Amino acid sequence: MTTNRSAETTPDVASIRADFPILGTQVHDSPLVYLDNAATTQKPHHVIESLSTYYETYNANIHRGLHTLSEQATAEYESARDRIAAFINAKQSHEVIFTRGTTDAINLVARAWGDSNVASGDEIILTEIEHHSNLVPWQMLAHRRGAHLRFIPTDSEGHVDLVEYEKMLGKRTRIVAVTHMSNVLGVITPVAELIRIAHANGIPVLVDAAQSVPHMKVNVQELDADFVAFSGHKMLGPTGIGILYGKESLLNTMDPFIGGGSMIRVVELHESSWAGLPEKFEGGTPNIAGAIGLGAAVDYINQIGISNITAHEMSLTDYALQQLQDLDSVRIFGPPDTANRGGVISFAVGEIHPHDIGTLLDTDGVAVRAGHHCAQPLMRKLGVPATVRASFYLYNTTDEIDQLVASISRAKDFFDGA
Ligand code: C6P
Repeated sequence: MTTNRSAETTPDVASIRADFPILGTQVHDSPLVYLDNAATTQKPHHVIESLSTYYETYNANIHRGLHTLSEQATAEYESARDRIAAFINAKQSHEVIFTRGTTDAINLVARAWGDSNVASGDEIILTEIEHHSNLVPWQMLAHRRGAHLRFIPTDSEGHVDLVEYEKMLGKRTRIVAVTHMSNVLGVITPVAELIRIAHANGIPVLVDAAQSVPHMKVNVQELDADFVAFSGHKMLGPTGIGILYGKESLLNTMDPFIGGGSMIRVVELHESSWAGLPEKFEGGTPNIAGAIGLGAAVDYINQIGISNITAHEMSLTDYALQQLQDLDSVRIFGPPDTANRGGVISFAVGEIHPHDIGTLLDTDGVAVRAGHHCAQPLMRKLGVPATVRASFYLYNTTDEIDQLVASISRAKDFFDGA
């Protein structure tokens, strides 16, 4: 079992798979081939047990009771925060705020930072390949404040135009918010360079790391990112928990987003003062089990080693790109090789609607996502209504990619014969 593995062993995929109960199940009488990891990942025993242990042995509210269970729950919740902070190399644990996920974290910044820093006529810079979660909150902020959104142009594979980007930054630019890795194209954005250029102009940067933190080393201090958002469920943890990392100097200037219990220092009938970090941004009873589960997920990833996970996914992606490129009918979106790319591959199969491909693959037990992937503007840019998307994680194998390819061929034959 992984809980006994010594740190940073080379992954043995068979033993990793044995840690994930769902991977032994069947769908439509075929073994499950789970290739929808960009949507959400499966959970190892270690994470599932951390949830049941909490509920079965020390379930209590945190930061409130003086009783033993409450103290234990508080200690585990805060210990999870410490381990997550170490995982992304935050300077201090209180720079790590528990949220419901990436979407919640970005909305927090757009409200709590945006409402007091963005004024009429100001500009917010995004890219053309953003997930709706890193677009709609900024549209809402722009509407509230009378600000404008501007978009760094990208080429057909999703690479940002750094020259145009630099020209876009000006006196009215208030923030740059960019995805670290596209959930559609798999392309990796040069965030270190984008941050360096923004900072040279005195502009803070938010990184949507929903698709990067689970798959590659993200060192927030090395990147010098101002805000980083990611989701627990995309990195083996539970749903409903995520992280906003923010630099202490910025978080301290921000008012809370959610008012209520736990986030206050003193409450009078007409006025209140706020608690310090991180409580100021965690009003109400948080997702205690979720935070503990995410801490367990980080422990699991650490035992395998994030660099081992990246290497494994890169070799799977390389193999999958080659196999898919060999199919005449398949057209791949995003970079054609593994340079600047993660383990997310979107594609079209001839003129067949992606939903039909997704449904047929499902009958073979192959789970992929088909749709617009919450990136409608990017779909318009690509000139398609939707794509089929396969996305990998540490437990996937080349055999599963062979099954994906065989299932695509069967689907194509089915439509050709129809
Ligand atoms: N993308 C996908 O299938 P939440 O839903 O808050 O956990 O994550 C939102 C989000 C933000 N940014 C990026 C780059 C993402 O990929 C996602 C989630 C899933 O692609 C669900 S739409």
